Amino acid sequence: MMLKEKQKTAFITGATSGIGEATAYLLAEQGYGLVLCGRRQDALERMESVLSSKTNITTLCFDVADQKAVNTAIFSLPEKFQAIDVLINNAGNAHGLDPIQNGNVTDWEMMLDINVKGLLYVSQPIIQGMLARKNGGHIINIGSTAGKEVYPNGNVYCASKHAVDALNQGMRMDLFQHGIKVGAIHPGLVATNFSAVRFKGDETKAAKVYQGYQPLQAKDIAEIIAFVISRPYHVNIADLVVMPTDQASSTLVNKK
Ligand code: 8X3
Repeated sequence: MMLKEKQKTAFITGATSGIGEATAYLLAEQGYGLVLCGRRQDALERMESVLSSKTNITTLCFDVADQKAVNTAIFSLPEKFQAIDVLINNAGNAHGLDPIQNGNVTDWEMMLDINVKGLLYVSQPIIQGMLARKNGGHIINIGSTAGKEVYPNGNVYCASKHAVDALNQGMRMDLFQHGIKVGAIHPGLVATNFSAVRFKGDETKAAKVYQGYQPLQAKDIAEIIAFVISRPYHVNIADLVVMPTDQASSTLVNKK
């Protein structure tokens, strides 16, 4: 009789849209147990009802920027979801695209609170659990090309993603002795609701970002995440920049 491999559990933040949602669907197909996190209870429930026929799944509704809510949610996990093997720090947003002198302070705070502090709030209790179980673990930080180079008007968003890049390196340095893998994936232009959020619901402006060339799709990044987390134990993909073929840098896009 073949021994069945123990099901791995993946914890995904920002799971109700874009890269997080595509990753949830793909990992469900691949048999991972899932903890899906997001701010919209209705969207989480919808995903749970669709995916529960495929795998073990639970959802947590909280805002990563609210540290108390993060802890309460993580500590409320049912026992069978407590041993998290893979943490996918995907929640992140851009708010505004303005020169620094006109930047909106609320936008700045949201980006730093969600993209930087939120990532820390979620990671720490999960890392502590991984350490206590002494059984490794894998953290995937979703950065951005904006974490590798700065572009005009991107100021604070780019700073927040540079912070993700730094935290990815710092986490790896602190955790590798414990057999915990840490790696980042830095996507360029991916056609999601990212730009609609950045432009505060201006769908016309948002759509223009992805017109005239072939942008990445959320599924493209989900497939890469699935590849990264399925490498053998001794292989850690530490840092990966992924762009559409039509993109060469944050500002160079081959638009027709
Ligand atoms: C998303 C990519 O180019 O809009 O992080 O900053 S970009």
